[in-house]
Amino acid sequence: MAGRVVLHGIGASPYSKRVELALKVKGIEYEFVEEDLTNKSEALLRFNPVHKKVPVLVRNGRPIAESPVLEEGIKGSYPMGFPFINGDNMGLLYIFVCPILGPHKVLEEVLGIKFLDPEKYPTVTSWVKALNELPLVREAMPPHEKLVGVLQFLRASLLESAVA
Ligand SMILES: N[C@@H](CCC(=O)N[C@@H](CS)C(=O)NCC(=O)O)C(=O)O
Repeated sequence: MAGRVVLHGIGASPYSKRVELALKVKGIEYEFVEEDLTNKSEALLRFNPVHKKVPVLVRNGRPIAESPVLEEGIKGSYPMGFPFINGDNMGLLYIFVCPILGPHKVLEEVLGIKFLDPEKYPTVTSWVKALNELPLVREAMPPHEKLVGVLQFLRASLLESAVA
């Protein structure tokens, strides 16, 4: 994937994060444009005029939207994955799971529900822990406190609109 690559996204979106992780795993350099979904940029509206959603990846001025399409495209660009635990490669499955299960402590803190019980699910819990400790993932994922704030805000907005 040569040329200038720009990703329009938001740091707290699992869809955006999956694409960011895929780019990092493949070692593809990119610029990240943080969008404000309450005030979408003119560029986002131009690049994704129908859905007006992030993520949108713009390569040499040509936009591609929809995270699964993006991940497939990125996967096809380079033959090798990134070495992960047990000699496995950090492939699409990990990239998909990471933004969902990675911040499980955020979900637990805000929603008060236990998602990953280490006693019930020791293998998955240690697998997610190893994933979260990868430098690439630590660098890509937003800080715990930031995600807690975003989720609290989303929860409050949804509860408010449900009673309105
Ligand atoms: N199917 C899309 C979904 C992306 C999506 O839902 N993005 C949300 C942020 S998490 C968005 O841009 N929402 C803006 C809106 O609905 O106006 C994908 O996989 O890329």
